Amino acid sequence: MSLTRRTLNAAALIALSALAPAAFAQAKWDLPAAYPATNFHSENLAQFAADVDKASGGKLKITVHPNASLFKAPEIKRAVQGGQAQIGEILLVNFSNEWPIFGADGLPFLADSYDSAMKLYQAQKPLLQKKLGEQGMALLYSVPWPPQGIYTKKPIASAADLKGIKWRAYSPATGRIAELVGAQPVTVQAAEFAQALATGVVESTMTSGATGVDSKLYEHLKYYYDTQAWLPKNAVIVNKAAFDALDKSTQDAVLKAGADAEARGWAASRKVNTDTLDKLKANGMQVQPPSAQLKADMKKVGDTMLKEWLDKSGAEGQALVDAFRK
Ligand code: PCA
Repeated sequence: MSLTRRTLNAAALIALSALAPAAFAQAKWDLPAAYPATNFHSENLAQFAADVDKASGGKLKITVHPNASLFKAPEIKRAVQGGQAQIGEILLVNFSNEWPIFGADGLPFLADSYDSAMKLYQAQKPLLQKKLGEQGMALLYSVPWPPQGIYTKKPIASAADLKGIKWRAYSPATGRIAELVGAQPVTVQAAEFAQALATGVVESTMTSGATGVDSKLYEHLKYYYDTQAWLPKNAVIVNKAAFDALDKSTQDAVLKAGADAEARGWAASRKVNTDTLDKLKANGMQVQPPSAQLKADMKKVGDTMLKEWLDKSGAEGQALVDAFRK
């Protein structure tokens, strides 16, 4: 090939790439997440990123930043909205003060099994899509944590036994539970939980077996009461402008990998629930059902919180609960 010919080819290539940049561009996305790399949500994100890489033919590279290493849990939503991150994983209930519907899956005993959590999700999803859409984002998929139970140092027979103890909250609703039972709420996100426990800042919480294992709660706490009170969801949200900048086949790859991650995540959550309660036991924790009194006390807390939530969420909240209960 002559030099002239080679030069011409290069020029043609440059002209072509200027006309159709998307066909050649590779996009890089950051995905901040708040839980450790070994947590099932984070493992699911890693698989999602690998699936997108493969299905897009390497055109979209997503880097997962677990354990709040890029943004702290409560900052991830705003980071995605502002485009500092193109995609991110949030805990929906963390944002209930902004909009009560984000907190629907944090209400004790409204949806307290995987099947009812799925039903609630179906009722909640169109509202979430609408709100996130107005904020320049979209919901890609959502996966529940295992059911929430109570961790303590000493055995408890009723809610009265929680009076005065330092209670780690991760959301406005878990803080409200503490107030209603007379415990002292301190908000600590999962990434700082082990440290807060080791330094005595907190001595109890309500969370899943998964977080109990992640944060090695058995090193400081002895009892887990399996109240199965609610299943809060993580949600993977995407910046709309970043998504729109992808070519159609890459967008399809993201949507398909997201749908697969959602199905995989719900199945993993069920399995992790059983596995982690076993691990708590293996590490010396007493894992037991709540007493009838404790159950009744917590149910009462749930009733109060549902009432308060319906007052705040108005017609939108009532419509959601009606759709869920239908
Ligand atoms: N783990 C997270 C949220 C809910 C859960 O099970 C946490 O404790 O922060």
